[in-house]
This record gives sequence, C-alpha cells and structure tokens, in this order.
Amino acid sequence: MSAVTLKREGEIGLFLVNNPPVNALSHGVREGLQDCLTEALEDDAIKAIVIACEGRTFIAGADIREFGQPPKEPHLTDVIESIEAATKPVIAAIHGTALGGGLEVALACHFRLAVPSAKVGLPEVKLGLLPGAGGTQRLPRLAGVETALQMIVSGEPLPAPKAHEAGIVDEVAEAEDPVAAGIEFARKVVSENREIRRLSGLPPVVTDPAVFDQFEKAIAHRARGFLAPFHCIKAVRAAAELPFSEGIERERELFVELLLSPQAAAQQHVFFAERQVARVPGLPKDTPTREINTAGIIGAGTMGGGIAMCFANAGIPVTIVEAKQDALDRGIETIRSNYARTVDKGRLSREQMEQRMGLITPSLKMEDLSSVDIVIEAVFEAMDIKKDVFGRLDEICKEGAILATNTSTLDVNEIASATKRPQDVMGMHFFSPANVMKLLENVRGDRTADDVVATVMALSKKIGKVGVLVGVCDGFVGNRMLAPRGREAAFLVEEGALPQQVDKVLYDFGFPMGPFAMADLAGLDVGYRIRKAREATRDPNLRDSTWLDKIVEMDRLGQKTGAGVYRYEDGRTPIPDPEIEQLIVAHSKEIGMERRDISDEEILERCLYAMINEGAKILEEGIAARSLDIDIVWIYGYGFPVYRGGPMFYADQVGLDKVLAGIEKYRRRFGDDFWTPSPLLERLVKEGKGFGSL
Ligand code: T1G
Repeated sequence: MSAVTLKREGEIGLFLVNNPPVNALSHGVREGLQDCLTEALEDDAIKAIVIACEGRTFIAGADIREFGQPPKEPHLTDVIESIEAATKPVIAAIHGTALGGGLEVALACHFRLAVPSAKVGLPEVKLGLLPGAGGTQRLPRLAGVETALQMIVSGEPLPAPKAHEAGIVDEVAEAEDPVAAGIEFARKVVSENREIRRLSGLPPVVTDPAVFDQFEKAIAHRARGFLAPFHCIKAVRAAAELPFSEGIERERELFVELLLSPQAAAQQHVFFAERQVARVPGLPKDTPTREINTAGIIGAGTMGGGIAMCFANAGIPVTIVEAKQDALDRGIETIRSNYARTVDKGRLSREQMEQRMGLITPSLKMEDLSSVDIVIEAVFEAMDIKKDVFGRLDEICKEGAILATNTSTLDVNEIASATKRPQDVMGMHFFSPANVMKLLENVRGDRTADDVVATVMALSKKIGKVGVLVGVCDGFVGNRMLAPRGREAAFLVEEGALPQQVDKVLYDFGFPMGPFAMADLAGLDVGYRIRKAREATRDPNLRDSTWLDKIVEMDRLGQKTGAGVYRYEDGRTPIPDPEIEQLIVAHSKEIGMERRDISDEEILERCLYAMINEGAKILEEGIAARSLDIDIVWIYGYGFPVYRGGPMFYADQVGLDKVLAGIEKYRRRFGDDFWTPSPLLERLVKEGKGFGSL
C-alpha cells in the first residue's frame, strides 16, 4: 500500500501520509507525495490540497536510516519544489511534531495550520546537519532572521501558539483533529479565493549583517567544537544576502559538507544509540514489569536527595529516610533550595515546586518503607553499612519490592547476598548531581530477575534518565574506564607534562574539562580515599603515582578548599599554581624520573587508547552488551563530546588498526602491565572490523 493516499473530500484533495512510526520522508513517502500531487493537479474537481498524516505526528523529518545510502528519486528537494509550484492552494495540517524535512514540506505549502498541541522545529543541527531542503532559506523569509537563527541553530521546536505568533503557522485549530481542521481551513482558502504565497518568491530578508557575528559569539561556548551550528548560521546568512536560487545552492553546499562529516555520522550514531540502550539484548520486549507507584530512598545526603527529586519530578511519591533528624532536615532543605533555584531561573513555577515537595515524605524510620514498590539505598560507600541496610530492608519491605543500591563501585552481588531475595536486588548508579545528570548505570546482579531488569530500565526513562544496563565489576563501565584515563594522566605529569597541558589536550578534544580540573571539582580526597582503601591489596610491582596524594596531604582538596591541583581565586576558574609545578618537578626527581617534553598527541593517545582498551575488555567480559552502551555511558555520564560519538565509535572512526598500533607502541615503552591489548581488539583488527560490528 502506498505510503500516501489521496482522498477526495468534496473539492478538497486530502493527502494522508502513513509511514509509522513518525511518518519519516522515506522514498515511499516522497514518491507517494509526488504521485498524489500530479493526480490532484490534473483533477479539475479538486480546488485545494491538504497534506496531513496518520498516526501520532506530522512528518518528523527525512528518514535518518536512509542517510549514507545512495539517494533515490524523487529527491526531497524535488518534491518540495513541486508542492510549492502547485497551481492550487496546498495546506499543511500539522499535529504532533513537524520536524526537519517535515517542517520543510510544510514551508513549501502555501498555508500551514496546526492543532493546539503541535510543535514545529528544525532539529537537524542535533544530527550534525542543517535543514537541507530549503528550511534555511524559507524560514527566514517567513519568520525573520532572528527566529530562524534561534530555531535552526538550537534545533529546539516551537509549540503551535508560539509558531503562530512567529507567523510560521497561519492558524491554530480549535480542536486536535488535523484532518477535519485542515479540510475546514482549505475550504476557507477556496471560498475566500486567498492568494497563493510562495516563500521562494520573496526577496532576501533585510537584516543587519552584524546579527550573524553576534549570534556566532553568543553560541561560541555552548557550540565549541561543533561544526553544524556554525554552518547553520552561514546558511541563514545566505537567505539574507542572496536571491533564493543562489541561497538554496549555498544551503546545498553547506548541507553536503556536513552530511559527509565525521561529526554528522557520530551524532546520528548517538541519536539511535540513546534509543537502543533501552533495548536489552536477550531480554524479550514483552518481559513483564512491576508497578512502580511509590518509592523509598535511604539516605538524605547529596545523592539521596537528588534521587528523591528524580521521583518527585516524575510525579512518584517518595519517602526519604535518614537516621538522624538534623541530617534529614538538611536533606529536605537542600532539596527545597534546589527547586527554589529552578523556580528563580523560571524553569519551574512556585506551585509546581510545592507540588513536588509535597510528594517527598521525610522519615526517621525504615519501617515506613514497608509498602513502597522500590527502595534505593544511597548511604555511605562502605560494604558493611550497605549490607546491614539491605538486611534490614529484606525484613521490612513487602514481597516484590525492588531493592536497589546506588553504589558506584561495590559488588552488587555481595550486597544482594545480605538478603533472602537476591532476585529483587539491582544496582542503580546515579551520577552526581542525581537530579541533573541523565546517565543511570543499571547494574544487573548474577541473580537479578528479568522482570526487575525490565522494570528498572523502563523506570529509568520515566524518571528522566538514560538507563544503561551494565554488569558487576569494579567501577561498572564509566568509572572502570575513567581509572586508566586518570592513571595515564597522572603518569604523564610525573614524566614531564604539566596538569594544564594534559587538561588542555582533553578540553580541546571536546571534554567539558580535563581530568585534573574534574578531580578538583569532585574533590581530590575522593580519589585519595579510594586509593588508600586499596593500598593493602595493591600489587606492589605495579607502577603507581603518588603526586596527587601529596597535594591532598597539603589539605588542598580542590575547588571546595580554594586550591587543589590548581588555585581558585573566584572559586571555580582553575589557575595553574607554581607551587604545584615545583611539587611535581620535585616529585619526578624523587622517583628518579627525568622529565621530558611530551607531545599533545601522546597525551591524547595514552588517555584515550587506555580507555578504549578497557572498553574492549568490558565488552569481552560482557559487562556491557554493546559498544553503543559504552558510548552512551561516556556521553551522558562524563561529557564525551557527542560529535565524536563516544569512545568506541571514535575508535572505529580512528581505525582499530591505528588504535592497536598505538597500544602496542606504549606496550613496548611501558611494558605489559597497563598496555596489553584486549584480545577482542586484536581479533577485530585481524578481521578488519570495528566495535560497531559486534
Ligand atoms: N528517521 C528515521 N527514524 C526515526 C526518525 C527519523 N527522522 N525519527 C524517529 N525515528 C525512529 C526512532 O529511531 C525510533 O525507532 C522511533 O522512530 C520512535 O522515535 C532534509 C535532512 C519525532 C520527537 O531529527 O526527534 O529532516 O527505536 O523513540 O520519543 O532537512 O523521534 O522505535 O526503532 O524518538 O516519541 C530531522 C528525530 C531529520 C527528528 C519522536 N528530524 N526524531 O520522539 O519517539 S534530518 C529529526 C525525534 C532532516 C532535512 C533533514 C523523535 C520524535 P525505534 P522516538 P519519541
């Protein structure tokens, strides 16, 4: 059946697009639109045309799955030109989200109507692209340069009322039925004999050319390292400086540059990966899930309070338990002040804040959790304390309640062994601040039941997180890969680099900050405590780096003490400190390390290849099921630049043969301890494959 059908409603020709799930502009849709248009234009009984869609949304864009395949005619630009050139009025009847090519089709129509709940947007920039079917030339002519720049560069959609204010839609319907509203609007157009307006026929948009430079400056920080936002600005500039026919050529040039860029491939990989992570290989899609209508949190500290907010934000009543009244009061006060800050920023109303606070019940008794559907423990990171808590929860909680631990490093299986219901125990590793960071590492224990996994994965999305299923090991996926990066960074400093050089290399690569600025932000004492706790079991033959410990022993713990690796005069901007440089030089001397100049390339390779090698081992051990899971962990948990796709996608783009050669190079220099390549990596190189082929 054609993806587009033509129905005659009196003198109106109704095109109904039906290409689930989002009516993407696949080849079938493009062909169907073209065929229906030809037929409708030849039928004298048809006086006007309405383009509407079945299902949940108007066309949501080009079919991203077709990118990279040879384009098949009719091309979207041809279809759009035909629609705009039509000699009969064409009306787009929009519901759901008219996005990307979908909005570009609507812009080629002569009129646009939207139902009240509809949204319109050009999110191509999020895929490393720009609107490549006339959107950068038509939207400025319809809504002006400022609105066009804002929409195209941010990729954020506008709700129908705002789109109406901006002149993008001609009318917002009374009701939510796009077909009925579209036909009624079309009949009005015919009866009023309204003039057809073709946006491509309008002249370049008069504007102050300084607008573009100002806009570039305004996004410079947020768009650092990205290509597409700046190409978007160039394309909109063409709409202001060139006649349409030349502007559309410029748009095409810029679009093709982006389409062929590694950044676009990376961002499209992330688009699909962040959806794929919710699908656990081997877990049947119809695995039953348990009802989660109430929750309990043990611990009202930073993590516990943040986790409680996640549930309140999702409208789930949550009881938060502390041992002492003052700690409980502090926890509730912190939650309240977090919400108040959001209200001050205008992102939450006062009543919404009170409504959410009303969903959070403080308590001093774990017994108050006897009827909740899930409990998340967020107490001090010590195994004996956690086992004691789980032993008590086992006694208190109802049958079928899920018992989750927020541990960031401890063995979930051992925690589960403190209960008689290990099948109901799982790890839910939130990242601090829990009410902000989107990543949630869901840790599956050896005996965790399938329905518990399915429930926690579904719950992740409900509480606004990107849940990734990981296995039990030290550090799971994220922190396990962070460790070798931190190790190499510390080694590089004692060999000759300075912290600011290492940080700059990773900052320029695209991380929000380098490892040492990040350590200062988190608190140097965090790593110090972990290292000290492991000292007893450390292999004395393994190289270790202790210069950071020396900084902690000077009571320089990072931002929170105004100094750590760096100094912080304003409390947040890292300033290299000559005193620390002296400490490092003296440390190198003390350990007999002759300092040398180290290239940025060596810094980047040793930090990233050490991570990638660890990621390969994580895949070998089944701690992560797919390389895309690792990519999403690092993008959402550690700010890995989305335009590089994540550590494993990046490795595939570099070429695993190059990565392996790099690891072998450092193995020859530093030995097998830290540079033995993963057998999986060696196998993939031998087979000429990438991690994405797994
Ligand atoms: N192409 C192909 N598949 C798509 C798709 C698309 N454009 N959009 C969504 N899907 C799939 C998605 O992978 C998932 O599949 C299912 O649909 C449901 O999506 C020329 C070049 C529309 C707001 O960037 O923002 O037009 O996992 O889980 O939460 O200028 O999907 O079920 O197999 O996200 O309700 C521009 C991207 C393209 C829109 C719905 N358009 N999509 O959100 O469902 S480039 C976009 C979205 C372009 C032109 C350029 C969202 C949504 P599966 P979902 P949702």
